[in-house]
Order: sequence, then C-alpha cells, then structure tokens
Amino acid sequence: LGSVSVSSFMDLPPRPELFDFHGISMTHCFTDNWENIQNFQAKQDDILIATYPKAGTTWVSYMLDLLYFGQTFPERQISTSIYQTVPFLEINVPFMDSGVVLANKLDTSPRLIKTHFPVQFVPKSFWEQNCRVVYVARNAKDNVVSFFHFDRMNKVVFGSWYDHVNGWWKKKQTHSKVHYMFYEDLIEDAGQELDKLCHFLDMSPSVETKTWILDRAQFHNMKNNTMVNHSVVPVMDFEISHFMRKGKVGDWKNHFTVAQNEMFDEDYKMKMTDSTLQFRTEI
Ligand code: PPS
Repeated sequence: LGSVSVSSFMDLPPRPELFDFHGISMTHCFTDNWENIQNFQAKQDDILIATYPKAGTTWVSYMLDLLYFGQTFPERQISTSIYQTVPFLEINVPFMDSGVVLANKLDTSPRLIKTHFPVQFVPKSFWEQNCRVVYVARNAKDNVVSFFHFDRMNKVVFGSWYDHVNGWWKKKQTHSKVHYMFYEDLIEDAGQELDKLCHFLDMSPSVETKTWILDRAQFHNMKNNTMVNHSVVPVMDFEISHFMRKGKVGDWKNHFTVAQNEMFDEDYKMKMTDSTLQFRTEI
C-alpha cells in the first residue's frame, strides 16, 4: 500500500456497483475472494474484530494492537500500518494484497483480524476454533452520518445496519466468546471499556500500560498518526472528508432536520421492535 502514490487516483477504477449477494447488498471488492475467505483457517487464539462500517473498528483495533504488541514490538507502531497489523479479511482490491493473504502473513500470536461481515458470512473456522470476537456497535444516527461522509470519498457496504447489529447481538447470546461493545460507551469512558476488554481477554496490564494505551488511542493522537489515520490509502481523498472525521456522539444533530429525525425514529421503532438492543444517541 505504502508504495501507491496519491497521484494514482486517476488510474483507479470507478466506484464499484452494489449488488445483492446472498441477500446482502455488497460490492465485488468484498465478495470476489469469497472461496478463499470462506476457507480461511482461523487459529484458536485469533481475535476477530467485527463491526458494521464506521462504528469504531479502527479505534478498537488499535487499542487491541497496543494492548498485545505495544510494549513488546514498539517498532511495529511506527513502521507498520493498521492494514497490515489488523488485516481486513474480506478486502480484495487490485493495488494491495488481499485481506486473506495479509492475515496469513501475520506471524503474531494472537492474530488480530478485522471484518465488516454480517455474522452469517463469517468463515466457519472462527466458530470451530472458538475464537474470541470483539464486536463494536454504534448508534444508527451517528453511524449513518459517519457512513455518509465516508461514502463521499469511498464506497463500503455490508447490508442493513439493523440486520448487522441484531445478527451479532443474537450470536452473542449463544457464543460466550463474543464481546459486544458500544462506541458511545467508549466515548464516555474508554478506561472502563478497556478494563472490560482486558477482562474478556484474560489480560491484566499495569495501570501505566493502560494509561499509555488510552493516550495513544485518543482521537487527536490517532488523527495525527499516519499508521492508523488511513492517510496512506490512495482511494480516500482527504480533501473531501477525513477518516478520523469528528469522533463524537451526537453529530447526527448537525445533519438531521427535525422532520428527518422524526421519520428516522418512526422507522427505527418499527425495525427494532423485536430487539433487546439499546443504543444511546447522546451521552
Ligand atoms: S471503517 O472504515 O469501517 O473501518 O471505520 P471505523 O474505524 O469503524 O469508524 C470510523 C469512525 O470512528 C471514529 N474514530 C474515533 N472516534 C473517537 N475516538 C477515536 N480514537 C476514534 N478513532 C476513530 C472516526 O472518527 C469515524 O467516525 P466519525 O463520526 O466519522 O468521525
């Protein structure tokens, strides 16, 4: 990735078309490598970071990377981008190694692997190996705003937010190794969320280490860190929008009109009738 210059924007293919893939709207970048993805061999200690796009994937991925490797491989933090340290399993685009290739190249233990797949698309070896999964969810209003801005510079789709957050929520009820987190909780008290994460992972880092992780993973520090701020990705035009854009709860209020908000609430209520999931749209 690092070798691709921004000037190669001009050579990039047009934005991919959406199509129905097993009932989910997808683009070919995430389905072309389907067989290799489905045959991916997970290892017992792999950690899968699963999210609907724009819910806090990079934030939690980076926290996990710092937690496991921040102290032991400090050079990794300054020389290796998050695409390599936490490969995006289903990605398959011409200008870089596929997510499967990158994940298979990882020689760390554990391997940290990112996916945006709805739960039913996850390769079965992750369940067979009883891997830990960290799922991050974000309230629909802020998620859609973040998605909207990202979509102005790139395209990423993984079907309905409703199906995604509820599908993974259901999985959590039957699979003890799914840790379900909320973006809003992270914003409110990242320290507490890190403690819960450590408990789930059976880790007990020192107070100093946790303070260090929390500092490195603050929004403004990540925004200025080229290894995690996605500035090396040639398909993202930061003149249009930034990847580390605002990092807030409640930005939807700057985007939704009163009428849109009412319509949204009505539709939300209908779609979430059967769900026990509770989100906060402000804190
Ligand atoms: S992606 O493309 O799906 O992997 O994007 P993802 O990382 O899931 O989500 C990007 C949004 O997360 C915000 N973000 C953060 N917020 C607060 N603190 C920290 N440290 C942080 N890191 C990433 C990022 O700014 C995007 O949200 P918006 O609302 O667009 O700012």
